[in-house]
Amino acid sequence: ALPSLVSVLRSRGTCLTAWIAMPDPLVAEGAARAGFDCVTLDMQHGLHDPGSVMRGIGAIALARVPAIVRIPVGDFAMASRALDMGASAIIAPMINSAEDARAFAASAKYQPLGERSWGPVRAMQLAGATDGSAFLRDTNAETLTFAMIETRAALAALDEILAVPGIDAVFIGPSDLSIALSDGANVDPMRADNQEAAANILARARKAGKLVGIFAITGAQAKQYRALGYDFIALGTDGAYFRLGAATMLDEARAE
Ligand code: 3PY
Ligand code: MG
Repeated sequence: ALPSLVSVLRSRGTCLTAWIAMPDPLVAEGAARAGFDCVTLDMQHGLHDPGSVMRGIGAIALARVPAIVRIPVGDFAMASRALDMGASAIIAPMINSAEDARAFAASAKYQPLGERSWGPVRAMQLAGATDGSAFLRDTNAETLTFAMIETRAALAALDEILAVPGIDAVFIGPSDLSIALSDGANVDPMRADNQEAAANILARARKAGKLVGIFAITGAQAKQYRALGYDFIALGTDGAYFRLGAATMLDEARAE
């Protein structure tokens, strides 16, 4: 069967995910084959739609790594659909209250944790599963929910969000968080107050027994986050892989 994010975290401790905005499945498959532990398809700011997510998950499965989907803001129906398509985890942006977190968990978890409706057509195919009841029994634990913490409201409600059954993890959005903490003055994930806020979220989530993820713009940042003990680290975007790879090769080619 296809490895799940849970199994990757169990065997490697940390998961470094590619972050894919380009909707062609070959881009997602290329990232999976480039060595990332898993691949995230972004429907919030990336160009993915339900069709490209469906094709992307299949392409990522060819490289035998887990696929993760970031849904658009508040689109919890898409969380269920992406899981039915075989996503191993869902990242929901802008979870600002316990109510948001409950709505997210309801869409992503079967009873008794939530209200997800039955129909994991592609997910069961990709998992090589034929026994529905066994799949039903295992899947709440095998598919992870990441609630994004990236606003002042989310910081204020963090302990309540962490207490919602069916929320497995938080994922820090350092760019939006930096905009919020500067009241719109700038976007700077590495600003000291922003890094302090991230450390505070990490500590409180750990205390609540939840997994913690964060977005890193550079490899050096990702290395720092690994040292701090984050479970799940997004590293750059497909646009950056393309630009940096091209720039490195062009610099070599044009060197005197
Ligand atoms: C943020 O930094 O705000 C994010 O959503 C990461 O992608
Ligand atoms: Mg964000």
